[in-house]
Amino acid sequence: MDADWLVFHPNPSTPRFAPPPGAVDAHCHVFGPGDVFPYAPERKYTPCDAGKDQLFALRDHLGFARSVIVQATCHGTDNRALVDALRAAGDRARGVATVGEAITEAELADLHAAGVRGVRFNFLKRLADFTPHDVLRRIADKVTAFGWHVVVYFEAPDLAELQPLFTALPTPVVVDHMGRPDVGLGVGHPQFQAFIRWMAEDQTVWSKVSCPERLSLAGPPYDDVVPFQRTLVERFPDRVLWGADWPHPNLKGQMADDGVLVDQIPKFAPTPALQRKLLVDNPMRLYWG
Ligand code: 0GY
Repeated sequence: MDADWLVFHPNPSTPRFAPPPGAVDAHCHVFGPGDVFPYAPERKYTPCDAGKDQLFALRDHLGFARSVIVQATCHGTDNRALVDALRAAGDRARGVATVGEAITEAELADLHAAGVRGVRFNFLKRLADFTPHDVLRRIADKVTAFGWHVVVYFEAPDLAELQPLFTALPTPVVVDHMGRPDVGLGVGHPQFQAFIRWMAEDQTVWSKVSCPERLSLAGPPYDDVVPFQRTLVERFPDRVLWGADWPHPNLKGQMADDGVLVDQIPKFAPTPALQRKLLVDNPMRLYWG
C-alpha cells in the first residue's frame, strides 16, 4: 500500500483567534498506534500513527476544551483505539463509531458508556466499500434507542441519490465537511444550493463547516472556502459544528497547519454569538446533552 499521505504538522502555529471557553473540536481522529490497535485489513490507506496523547496535546495547544473523536475508515469497525481515547479523556471527549449490522445491544451500550453518541456512514468510494442501504437503515434503527445520530460523509454530486436514504433515517443526520462542495463552482451553483435547500427543509440535518484544507483550490489560508462556511453558519447557526480534522488522514498535496485552520473560524463565524453557537452550544447539545 503506497504511503502517499502526509504526516500531520509537527509544529502547528499558535492561533491568534482564541476559541470561547468550553470550545469543542467536533471532528478529529485517533490512529493506532498500529502495534496496539491494528489497522483494518480492508482499509484503503494506512495512516501514520496519531495517538490520543498527541490529540489531547493539540487540543490544549489550539485552545479547545473538548473533542469529538470520529472513527475513520482505516480502523474499519474496530473501535478499540477510539474507545481507549474516550476512556482516557473522560468527560472531555465524545465519539462517533463505525459499526456493522451484527452489533448487539450490549456492545452498543458499552460504546455508549465510553462516550459514543453516533455512527458514521462513509459513501466515498475511494474510502469505503459499498454497504446496501437497507443494512445502513437497520444500523440506524438500532442506534436510535440510544439517542445517537448518524454522521454521513459523501461528495456533493452524490447527494441527490443519497437524500432519500438520509431523509428516511430515524436519527438526526450530521454531514461531514459540508457535503464536500466543489468550491470552484461557487456558492450559487445548483449543487450547493441543493444542499442548503435540504438543510432548510429538514431541521434534523446538521453540517460540519470543516475541512477547508481538503476543499480549497487556493490553498492556505483557504479563503476560497469561507463563503461556503459562512453561508451555512449564518443560515443555520444552531445546526453547524466545526472540527480541525487532525491528523488530516489521507491528505495529499500540502499538510494543514492546525493553527491556521483555527484562525479561519472568525472569517466565517464573525461574531462572538455565532462563534459560541458553533464551538460550544451546538456540540454540547448534540454530544453532551
Ligand atoms: C476525514 C476525511 C477523510 C478520511 C476519512 O474515514 C476516513 O478515512 O474520513 C478523507 O480521506 O477525505 O474526514 O477524515
